[in-house]
Amino acid sequence: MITTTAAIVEEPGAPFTVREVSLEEPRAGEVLVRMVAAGLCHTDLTVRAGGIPFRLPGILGHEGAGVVERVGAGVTKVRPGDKVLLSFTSCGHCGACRGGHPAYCDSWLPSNLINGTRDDGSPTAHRDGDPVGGHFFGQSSFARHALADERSTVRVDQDAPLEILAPLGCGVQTGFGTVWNILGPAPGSTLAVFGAGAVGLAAIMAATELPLKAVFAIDRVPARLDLATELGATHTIDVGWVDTAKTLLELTHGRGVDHAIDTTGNPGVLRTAVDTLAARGTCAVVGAPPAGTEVSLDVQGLLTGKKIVGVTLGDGEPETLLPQLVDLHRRGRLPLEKLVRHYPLEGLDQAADDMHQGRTIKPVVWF
Ligand code: CXF
Ligand code: ZN
Repeated sequence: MITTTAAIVEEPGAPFTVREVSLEEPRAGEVLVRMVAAGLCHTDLTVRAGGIPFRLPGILGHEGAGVVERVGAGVTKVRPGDKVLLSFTSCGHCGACRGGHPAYCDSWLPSNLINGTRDDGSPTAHRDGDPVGGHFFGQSSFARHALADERSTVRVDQDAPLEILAPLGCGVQTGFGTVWNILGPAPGSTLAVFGAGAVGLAAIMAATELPLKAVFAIDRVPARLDLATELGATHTIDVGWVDTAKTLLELTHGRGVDHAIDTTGNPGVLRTAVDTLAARGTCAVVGAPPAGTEVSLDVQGLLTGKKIVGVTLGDGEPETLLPQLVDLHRRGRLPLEKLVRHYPLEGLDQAADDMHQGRTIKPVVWF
């Protein structure tokens, strides 16, 4: 047993409370990681609010970075002392996993979210002898130690700045993967990014690597729009001041945009994103509102060949994508430090509030 400290959510809507918990010794295929940093993502907050089912009391956190302390039997990917980033887990043998699409693994939901246990139903974490929800995205990284699936780990170089790179495993991967893997915008095409939070800004950085004609950043927080410009957006739209649809159509001479990403999870925003697509345009949906949220669409408007595609984690393979992102950061082309603000584990509620208010783009717990 490993005794450690975790931020626990007791019940839907409750704050994070820091408590002592015990983790099991790593079993076959598992890795004990001493956490260095963990990013806070909106999904943690949607789960905390009860909008996505997960076993509570439980330990959230799914964008982790740390150092391997011990490994279970059969683990070959990493060794004690290795620096690792943590991302989602997957089975590794279904068709989706074998085809390079582990975010669409047959057992994705139970393994990463719903169960809060290993796939065999056994809990990974206890408090005062009682099981608590863990194994969130195969890790539960809001704790000083995480018992992670080997498949949730990606080894990085020893000099990698983990306190900055922690968000790569979800938010940044989602933004980059959606642009590179799903939309794949052609040279000279246009992209509208709805929401300039961490995922939206990552999408803008991904687009900056490509020869696009225009990248529109749309948000309600002026500081985020300024940052979007700094990171490569060619135009910004402040929804508090202008009509988004009208402005996008004006800026594209009435054509609409070729590609859109809705990172907001807001049905009204998604409607606008689809309405303002050009003929044969594609809108990627990555924001996750509470389960059951519906959206209304102009059906005739779709008939010009528009496409809408839902995307989980950028349809990325962490093993392949994360090292590319680490490399991009090392070369100064993914300046994540401009998005990150650090908090102690006890500061998660403050971090959540700051993220909601637009004061912080990507909160990162630095242990
Ligand atoms: C989530 C979005 C909600 C469904 C599971 C994956 N992505 C990242 O947090
Ligand atoms: Zn996330």
